[in-house]
Amino acid sequence: MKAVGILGAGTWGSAIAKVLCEIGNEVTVWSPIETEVSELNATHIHKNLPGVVIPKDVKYTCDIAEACIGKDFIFFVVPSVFIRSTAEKIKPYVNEKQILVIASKGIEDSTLMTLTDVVRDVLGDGDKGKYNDVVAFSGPAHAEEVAGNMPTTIVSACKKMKRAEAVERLFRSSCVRVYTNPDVHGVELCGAVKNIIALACGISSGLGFGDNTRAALITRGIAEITRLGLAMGCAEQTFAGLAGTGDIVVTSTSMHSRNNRAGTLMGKGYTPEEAIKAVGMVVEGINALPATTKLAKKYGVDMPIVAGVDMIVNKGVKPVDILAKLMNRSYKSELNKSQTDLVFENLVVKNKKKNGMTRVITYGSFDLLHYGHINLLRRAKSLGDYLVVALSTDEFSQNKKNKKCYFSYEQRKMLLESLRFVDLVIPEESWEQKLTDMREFRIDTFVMGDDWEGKFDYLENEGVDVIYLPRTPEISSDKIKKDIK
Ligand code: C2G
Repeated sequence: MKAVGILGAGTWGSAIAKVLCEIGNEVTVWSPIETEVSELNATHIHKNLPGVVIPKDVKYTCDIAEACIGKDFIFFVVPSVFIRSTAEKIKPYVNEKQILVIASKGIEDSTLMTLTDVVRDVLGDGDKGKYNDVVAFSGPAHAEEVAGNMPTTIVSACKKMKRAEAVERLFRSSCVRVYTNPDVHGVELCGAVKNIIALACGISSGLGFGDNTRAALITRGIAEITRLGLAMGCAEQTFAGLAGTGDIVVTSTSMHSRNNRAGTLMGKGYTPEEAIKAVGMVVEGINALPATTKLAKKYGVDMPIVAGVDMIVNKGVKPVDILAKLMNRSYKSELNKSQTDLVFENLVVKNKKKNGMTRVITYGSFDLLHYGHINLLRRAKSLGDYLVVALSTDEFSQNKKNKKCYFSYEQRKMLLESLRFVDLVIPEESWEQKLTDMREFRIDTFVMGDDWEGKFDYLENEGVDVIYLPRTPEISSDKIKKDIK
């Protein structure tokens, strides 16, 4: 039996309280609203959970200290915009032994922080200090269905797996089955942005469109969130998991979802304000728009569905115009890496990894391939069994490295692939992709010429050896161009 404090007496807070109390935990729920507290203590019925009886043992209080002091777990279930102020309120009553769990979904607009980072920012002293193991609790879980004891799965994400596992154990023998995941930011990003995709799906059905359009928005919505997550260094699998795909499906296809309902009204011509009023509860998708559009800009990630919803909600553009725009965008392939490379890559990884294959990666434009590059690639390959070369695309070289390549990406790729030192060539499209590349390609060693000395040491946090090799001094692509001129 554990002592649990729940901050927030909304439908989700009440559903969690009910489930945890029913399996024998001592549960105290805090709300700042006197009337709400006295009504709930009297009736143990929540107005938005008709027919659901909350156990008599659940105690409601206006005294936040009472919901924090001596608790093993403290769940934040207030609307995302109140996370910071609520963390400020509980600061005098909590210590880092207590497990703080964020069950709200969203991103703080003013700081672009995820909600676990907001709580750490208020309570801890930054990265190194205490509280750097706040748990994110997010997934395909409608409060109404959890309150109705329907089988539900959800993710408990924390950098410290022990904390994530403690939350998983807390829910055992309840209708909620918890999966753990170390990728906190990935889980939180999913929870926040999926509400925007749900708005889009609602708008689409409000316009009278059917399941085809909804399925397109869900699928392409997951692709958008995944692109942003990868640029932010999250793990790709998170977006295919419960917090990502699972939650987006449940939110975008159910009338339990306020975002879906609000979107449907907006598709029918309601203004956002009218839609929120009609839904009568917080529509987190609208709250998540400013931060998400800023994050997409910051990381240079194209998110057309999010941008479209932002135009409708915040710029008054007609939904029907946005849909036409989305349908007439430039045409795309679904896979951003050539299928052969991925198939080959998986084959090699599968049958060689078990023999402890060491995998090396290096990055560059490798224009006008010369012996200086070859020296680098030969030595890089000698550091392991398998060499991946992340080759700067024409756009990345031009726009981010200010280097106009003589040979095109395809030509430079073909040259590199003909070298016996090189096993796989992938595109280098951004400075930020290195983090995810290390994970995605299971890299053991990162190599660069020593003109980059010290620039990529942060990759050591990914458990990767970072090695800078001496350049071949007298040769460079620029020198070749100058000499030829
Ligand atoms: N190199 C070398 N000796 C030379 C020229 C290049 O060892 N005479 C190395 C560079 O240090 C680099 C690699 O060969 O490690 C590729 O060189 P460039 O194409 O010039 O790479 P660069 O433009 O520095 O791009 O994200 C990292 C960047 O993409 C690196």
